[in-house]
Amino acid sequence: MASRKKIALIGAGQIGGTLALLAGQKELGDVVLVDIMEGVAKGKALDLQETRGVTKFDVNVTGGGTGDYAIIKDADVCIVTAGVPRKPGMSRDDLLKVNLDAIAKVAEGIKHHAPNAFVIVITNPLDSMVYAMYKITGFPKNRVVGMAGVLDTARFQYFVGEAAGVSPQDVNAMVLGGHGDDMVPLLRYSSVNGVPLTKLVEKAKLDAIVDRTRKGGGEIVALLGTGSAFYAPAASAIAMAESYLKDKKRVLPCSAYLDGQYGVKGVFVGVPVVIGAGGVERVLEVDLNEEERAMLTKSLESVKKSVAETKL
Ligand code: A3D
Repeated sequence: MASRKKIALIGAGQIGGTLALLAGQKELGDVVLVDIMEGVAKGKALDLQETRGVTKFDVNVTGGGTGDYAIIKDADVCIVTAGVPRKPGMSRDDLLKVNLDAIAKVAEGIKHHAPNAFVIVITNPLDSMVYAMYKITGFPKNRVVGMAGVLDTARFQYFVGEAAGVSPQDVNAMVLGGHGDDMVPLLRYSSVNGVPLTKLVEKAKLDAIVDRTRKGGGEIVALLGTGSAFYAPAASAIAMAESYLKDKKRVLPCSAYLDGQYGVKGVFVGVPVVIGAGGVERVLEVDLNEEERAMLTKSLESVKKSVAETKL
């Protein structure tokens, strides 16, 4: 009889807790929450177990502290949110030093206890934290990936849907580049189920939507006052984990290791990839015009600067 898959969530904060709820409800596999605040991980796990009779899911949710990484043993997927989120007025890069320390410890834990896992990093600054995870675990490039593009795209889908009076589900969009304020939404490759965006939303409004998408994380940080977005980031990472666990081969924009694609080598940056049982199975390349190429180059400069600060 096939046993259940195992999903380790490292970081049991706002995103970690939401990931556990979604993974449980979708019955993706047994869930293990890990946090330096052991009680938080154990408490959220117990609270979620206590929803099972009502929500009717049959996977186990357990929790533990970072003193016992053995609980993630042989996890199929690890989703990492360990670290701290932004406060109002902070940039993602302001988090680098403190979160690098967390990622380094988590990467060692994953390397020893879940050496075959598919690792999805969410901790910011995203593109350099996923790079650090890749370097420290020494895992192959297809098994380490960053969540950002799915979220950025989902924000764009919602804003376009709202402006056009259509369901965000029917907005197809693509965002390239680093997960920062200079990310690159590709309007030419976006549509409402094939209908060009410009048929439904006027150009000035679209430009405003691009700007709002770029600053979408900051908008939520400012509204919340403490912490950053967690529902949409968690839903985005679950889409990636599900595509891997079920070999769905979905095409999702993710921070992936580039090995010459888009003329870039040796960094993680947002590009469309195919996620299936082989992890990041393929990076898909689209043609870029001069303006898009210039935006990607600018975004890459920020990513490379952040990666250089990791000194890895
Ligand atoms: P939060 O609710 O603070 O949860 C983070 C958890 O990590 C806390 O419970 C900490 O105790 C725990 N932690 C810290 N260090 C360690 C460690 N070494 N090992 C295990 N656990 C640890 O934050 P959150 O869940 O809202 O956000 C988590 C991260 O995701 C932050 O860095 C955010 O900036 C980032 N984030 C990224 C995106 C992207 O799109 C990439 C979106 C939203 C948030």
